[in-house]
Amino acid sequence: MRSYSFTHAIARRPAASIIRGLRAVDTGTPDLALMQAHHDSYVAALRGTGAEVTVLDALEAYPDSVFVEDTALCLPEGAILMRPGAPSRLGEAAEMEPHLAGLYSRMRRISGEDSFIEGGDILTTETEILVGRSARTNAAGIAELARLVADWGHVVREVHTPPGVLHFKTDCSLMDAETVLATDRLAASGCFAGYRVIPVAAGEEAAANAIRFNGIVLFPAGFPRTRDRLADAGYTVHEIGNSECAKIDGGMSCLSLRFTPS
Ligand code: CIR
Repeated sequence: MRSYSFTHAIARRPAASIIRGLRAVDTGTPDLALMQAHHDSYVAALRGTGAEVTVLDALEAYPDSVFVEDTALCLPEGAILMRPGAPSRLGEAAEMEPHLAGLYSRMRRISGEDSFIEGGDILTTETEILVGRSARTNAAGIAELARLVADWGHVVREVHTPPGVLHFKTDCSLMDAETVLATDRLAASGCFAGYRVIPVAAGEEAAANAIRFNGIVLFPAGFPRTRDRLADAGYTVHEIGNSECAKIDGGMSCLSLRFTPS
């Protein structure tokens, strides 16, 4: 299952400049040492599935650069470099390029001056690529992505990230070929028609950003009712502390690029 079975991942160590990371609401300064400890557990969990995980050096010039997911979309046929919609993050895609170029023979780029798109708005399933329009991802970026992946056989479907929500995947995660974990506010839009939806428990909306990675689900610690729903549905849930990333609107998916290079 190419949408959740992967041989490789790339992560990046958090920089000390993380204290200046973007956030919608200030809930306190992230503690770098604790974030690094959570990051170490995250990388160990990915490696525990047998994947080869590259951990890149911290990039002090980019406070949010630990969130590598936003820099690229990795598909079986090749990688597409994104154009982040946050001005302070635009340069992060170029920083990722050489690392993907070493693994992929085919690389493409979102390059339109008016095109903006971040990986956090993209949910790749077995059959389609859903992209949520958001404050970071616009129609031009989505249309350009659709053109770039068409000859690789991928269909892009434009959907909407709920107002006030950072990214589409802030509110949903792929669990397997036919199942997504999602908040009620996102599922209510009807975008998951045809999929089985496991709803996040009321009051645990921040648990919606998890990742299925090979045999496990990496899941933020502190959301027991949603965790139990996933366990009851048969998933092997691996909890990872996310208190520090959560202060700057980050979660499980944001912390890695997951792929099987061509
Ligand atoms: C930002 O606002 O860009 C970061 N503070 C959080 C990015 C989270 N990335 C993701 O959901 N893919």
